[in-house]
Amino acid sequence: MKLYMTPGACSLSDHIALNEAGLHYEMVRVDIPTRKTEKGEDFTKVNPKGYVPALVLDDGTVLTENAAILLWIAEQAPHLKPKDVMARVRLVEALSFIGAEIHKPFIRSFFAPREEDKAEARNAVMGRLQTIADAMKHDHLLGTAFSTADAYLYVMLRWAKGSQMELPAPLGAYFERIGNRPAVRAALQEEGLEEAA
Ligand SMILES: N[C@@H](CCC(=O)N[C@@H](CS)C(=O)NCC(=O)O)C(=O)O
Repeated sequence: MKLYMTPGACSLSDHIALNEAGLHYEMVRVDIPTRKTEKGEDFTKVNPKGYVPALVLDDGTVLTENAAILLWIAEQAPHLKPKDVMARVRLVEALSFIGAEIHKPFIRSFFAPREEDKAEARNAVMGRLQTIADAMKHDHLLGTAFSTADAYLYVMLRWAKGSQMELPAPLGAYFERIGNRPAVRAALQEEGLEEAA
């Protein structure tokens, strides 16, 4: 299986999730501006949408969209697999919320042409992080166990810290806790984002 990714981008969540699941994969780096892979291949032939992540399964099936990829990875590992329909629905709910309500505004806060639109998007992100912080009663987003939604939220919090946003309690401690997971440390090192211990 191949994960098409860009270091530090939202694809880091899929990378973390693959490590957590214990799956074997190859990473293919994509240069987003040119849409070329590290070997100079045209990435739009893999994902015509042109953005990372894309996960190509061993049978050639191409998965795109973080929420779908993170749900698929969760389904592959007994310890990540939702236990019943409602658990699966809750995972989709969390992945959709992060994708639509945090990830997308984040992208606008980075790249919107007008400063006021950037500021509005940044406020939207901070409001959504506060919503998550207010609702968090356990060590993980969906309760006591790690889920692939934690991988996605971790990357959003990493972006928040990189954007000098103060993380509302308890998200600061959550960020440290998730960041210390061996699968997360490994993904950061593999993407060249953290020194090896
Ligand atoms: N809807 C997509 C959005 C993915 C996305 O925004 N990827 C960014 C990196 S974090 C990207 O590759 N952007 C390049 C572009 O949109 O041209 C998903 O959830 O997977």
